[in-house]
Amino acid sequence: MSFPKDFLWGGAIAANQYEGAWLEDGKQPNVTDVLVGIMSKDPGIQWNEDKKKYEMKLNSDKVYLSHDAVDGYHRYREDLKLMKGMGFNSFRTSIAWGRIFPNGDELEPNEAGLAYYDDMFACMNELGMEPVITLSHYETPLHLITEYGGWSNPQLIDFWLRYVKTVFTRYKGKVKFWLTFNEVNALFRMPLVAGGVLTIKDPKDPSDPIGSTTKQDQWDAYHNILVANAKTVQLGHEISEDYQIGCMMTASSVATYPYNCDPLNVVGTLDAQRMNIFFMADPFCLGIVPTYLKKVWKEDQVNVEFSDEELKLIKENTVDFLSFSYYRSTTFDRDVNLKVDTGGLTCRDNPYLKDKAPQPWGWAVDPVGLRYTLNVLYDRYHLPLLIVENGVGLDENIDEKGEIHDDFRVHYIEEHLKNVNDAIEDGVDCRGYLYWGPIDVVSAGTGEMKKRYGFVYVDRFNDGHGTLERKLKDSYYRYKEIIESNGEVL
Ligand code: BGP
Repeated sequence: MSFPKDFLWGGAIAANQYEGAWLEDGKQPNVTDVLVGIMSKDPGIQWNEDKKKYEMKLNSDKVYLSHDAVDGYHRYREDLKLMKGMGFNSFRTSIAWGRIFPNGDELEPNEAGLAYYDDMFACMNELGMEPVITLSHYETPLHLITEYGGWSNPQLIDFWLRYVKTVFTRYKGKVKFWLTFNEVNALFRMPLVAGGVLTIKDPKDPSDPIGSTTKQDQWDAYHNILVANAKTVQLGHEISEDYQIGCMMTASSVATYPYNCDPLNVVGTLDAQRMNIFFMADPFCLGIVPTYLKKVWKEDQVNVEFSDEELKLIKENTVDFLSFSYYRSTTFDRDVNLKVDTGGLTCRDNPYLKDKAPQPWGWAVDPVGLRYTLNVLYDRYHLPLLIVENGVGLDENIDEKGEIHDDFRVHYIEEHLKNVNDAIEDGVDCRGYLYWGPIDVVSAGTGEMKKRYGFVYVDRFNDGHGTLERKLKDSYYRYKEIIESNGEVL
């Protein structure tokens, strides 16, 4: 095996899926607090016709599990020790923006929020785990969305930079690796969550806030996020020479395969990769805004213009590394995907991966796709790569003996890690593997507890009940062996 000696072994979670305490110590709601799952089309917000704006109105029939999540807010010290028990030398989580600036537009930060992460990062440092910190993991403060329309409004850049400057300054010496926006290339698929954008000026249909977000607002959000990302990199480097600032992409779409060798499917696949990831990763990593977007903007009937100054800023402030999530591969078939647009793809099942998706959520397991993804990204960007999400969600139960035998997960990580190793042997500069959800957290996609990724089980269920007790699964011990041997046991 060829894993480098200083390879980062660990796991990744996000504040909004782990911490709970959604209104504690001054925090105000963020966008995921009003959703039961980020794919939900029915957010807990309502149009107020008098005020001409959206307001929070939670649906009383729903269980918003993320409000309490797995109580990480009060249990992170013991959980981090469990992570250390597997030999983690790194750990990824996010700062909930709304703990630091509860509404997002305050002038002064919330000291209780800052103190909370002070202790959490100190705890990681004490345990010898390198913190890898996401600045926003789908955590735009709700107020910025309902009051300002979110990222389509250029004012967000200033609010964001105030927050970023505050945490970059406060955690200097404790944190070295920063990720800007989680899976921000899903902006068009999930405008409200991944793009933090909502049309509040005369929405076409206020009862459908997500659907009525205009293309113009979405592309304005793209524009502002590109500028914000570049300014974040610039600011980080000014504040500390040690800072490594990376972007974070959902990269499952790199492994979009043509369904067959019909040349039009090959071209369609290229379009799919462009509009699902490269349209965002190219500006972040190469400092260029792709030329094919001009055609897309024309088709979308939007007006997007970058000033020379902005283009220079984007060019001069590319990220230090690229981090990404990888869960599955997809296929492109023009008979099914009639038009590739910025709304994302509905992909056809891959006949070669039939029966490879035993879990009810149907994500085809494709470890070779991870090797492919690593190679494509490295060839394109020549930047260090960090895998910050990969894992499998399973509906699991404790057996009569009180044990959890998650053989499928064990096999899953072994196969994916073998392919990471192959990619390293191919010459890819891959710096680490942070497994998604090393402890069960609320699923981002479905808002459930039932979709469990953990090496550590948490006693909490979809209806909200549970003791929150932690229990180790079989995979905990296997990942420990893999880490201890630096991958040699694979
Ligand atoms: C990514 C998100 C994570 C996470 C993961 C697994 O898209 O960045 O927050 O949860 O997917 O997805 P899910 O929880 O829907 O199974």
